Amino acid sequence: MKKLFSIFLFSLCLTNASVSKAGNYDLIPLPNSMETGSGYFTLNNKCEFIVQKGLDSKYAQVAEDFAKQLNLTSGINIKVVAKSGKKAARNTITFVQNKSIPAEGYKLNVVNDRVLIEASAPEGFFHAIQTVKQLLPAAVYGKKLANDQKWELPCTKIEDTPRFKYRGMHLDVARHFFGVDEVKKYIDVLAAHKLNYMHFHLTEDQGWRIEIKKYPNLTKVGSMRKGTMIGKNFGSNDGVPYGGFYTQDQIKEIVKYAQDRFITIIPEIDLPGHMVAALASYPELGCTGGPYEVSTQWGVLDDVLCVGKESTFTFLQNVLSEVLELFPSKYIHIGGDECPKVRWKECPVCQAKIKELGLKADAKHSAEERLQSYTMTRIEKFLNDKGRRIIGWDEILEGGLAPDATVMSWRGMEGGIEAAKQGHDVIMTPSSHLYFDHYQSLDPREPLAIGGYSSVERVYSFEPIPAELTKEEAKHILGAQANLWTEYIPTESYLEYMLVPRLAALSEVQWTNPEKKNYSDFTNRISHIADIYDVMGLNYAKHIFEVTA
Ligand code: TNX
Repeated sequence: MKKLFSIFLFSLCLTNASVSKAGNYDLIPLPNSMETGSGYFTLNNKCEFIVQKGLDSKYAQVAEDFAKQLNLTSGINIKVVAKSGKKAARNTITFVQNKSIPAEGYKLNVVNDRVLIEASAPEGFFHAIQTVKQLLPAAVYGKKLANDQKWELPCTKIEDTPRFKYRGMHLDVARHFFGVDEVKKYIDVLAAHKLNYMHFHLTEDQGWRIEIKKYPNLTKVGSMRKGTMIGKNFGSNDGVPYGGFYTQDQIKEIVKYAQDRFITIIPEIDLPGHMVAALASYPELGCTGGPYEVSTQWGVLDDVLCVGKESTFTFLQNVLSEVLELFPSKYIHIGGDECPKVRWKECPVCQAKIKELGLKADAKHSAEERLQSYTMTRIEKFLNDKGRRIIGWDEILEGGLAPDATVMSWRGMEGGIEAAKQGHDVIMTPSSHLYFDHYQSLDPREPLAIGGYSSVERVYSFEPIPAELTKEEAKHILGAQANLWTEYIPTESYLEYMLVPRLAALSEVQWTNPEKKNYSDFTNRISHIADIYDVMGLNYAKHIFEVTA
């Protein structure tokens, strides 16, 4: 379908971000219940932000952070005060705890002379504040004073709880590296869309991006490659040194920044494939002993970890122990994708291990696939013993799933369906809809991407719960995530371009109940979030609403 959308009107909205627009109800993701009223609550220096006395300091922090941002952008000084009582007084935004509201949910009641926010947990309060920010002029997302705006909240009554408890966005910092400030800005964008997980893809064939104190070569050698690999040629190698990594202090800073925004960062150490940067750093980790070079090619490479050797497991456990110190996340992603078995087939040590373990091929699985399953299960046990749970790409189904694994279904929905039927948790992230490295429109102005096609409308249309699952099985679908692989994405501005506005569509898939979703209504609401993107200084595809397919 070719739908002509009013690009003229759309761009008008985009350029008019500085014109005051009060009474805006255009929220993304759409709340699950919302009534609009008439009139406004006006923010001014007489207002107070009351946080119920005796609550955890996290609540007051949410209020303080909002008050600070409001002060910066509006000049209005709202004091945050702790008081007991469950009712909102005149001229206050009052927050009270209401334990009957689900964990991430909230209630927001804006009337002419007061605002009441209720939630049972700090994350719910934080999401309420994201809604409040979207009800205000887009300038509230900025870094400068905008006193030409009408600082009013339109009267409304909202009761809102997310559909899914896992609402994720992935970031590949290995193919191209993005610094601490870039990652923080990315986190800000996720928070504004009410996401609660960021999947941080930290290791790859083309670069190792996290400092591991026990293995300094991982960053000394493994974080640099001889090739910027930007450009048209798949796997071009211009020989120019390219790389970067996060020190452990920087990782802590990023994790804290995300935590303050109620986003959990799930680190991924991708194993046993996609490990060439580690092999280049410590060649004894491979089956052939090398030498290896940090890859200057994209794609799937034959050299993988030699899992026949006990020393490889010692290495992985040592690396993961440092990772666990840095990331409090319950989930640790251990990859498992695209691991060719050619080296293991030829490797006497791996073959001896297969024999020792009695791993046998059957009609469905080769002995080498069983060796991979053994590897994932062994690492899972190590992580379970430390109170964590693993996530793996859907290849971990091959050779048998590790007992407690959560599956990320990326090669379509089938892996996820099978895993849910086996009683495993699933995160849906199919490349058919949720690969943000794919083209977002058929417009010839689109910059070069890896291929594939996931338009905003296609992302919006995604339904994470497959019809073939029973009600019980469907409970295993924790939610959805989009992936942003960065082979073709060398700069922050291009990264943003691929992220938004598709993230807006994703957020509604993750948050809003299906019966409330409506693409044409979504497109009517999107110009306000485009204003927000402008204020946040995000680059995005302004032409995509011209043609949608
Ligand atoms: C497949 S999705 C990969 C990545 C690539 C991506 C490109 C997955 C588990 N593996 O290594 O970057 O395709 O779209």
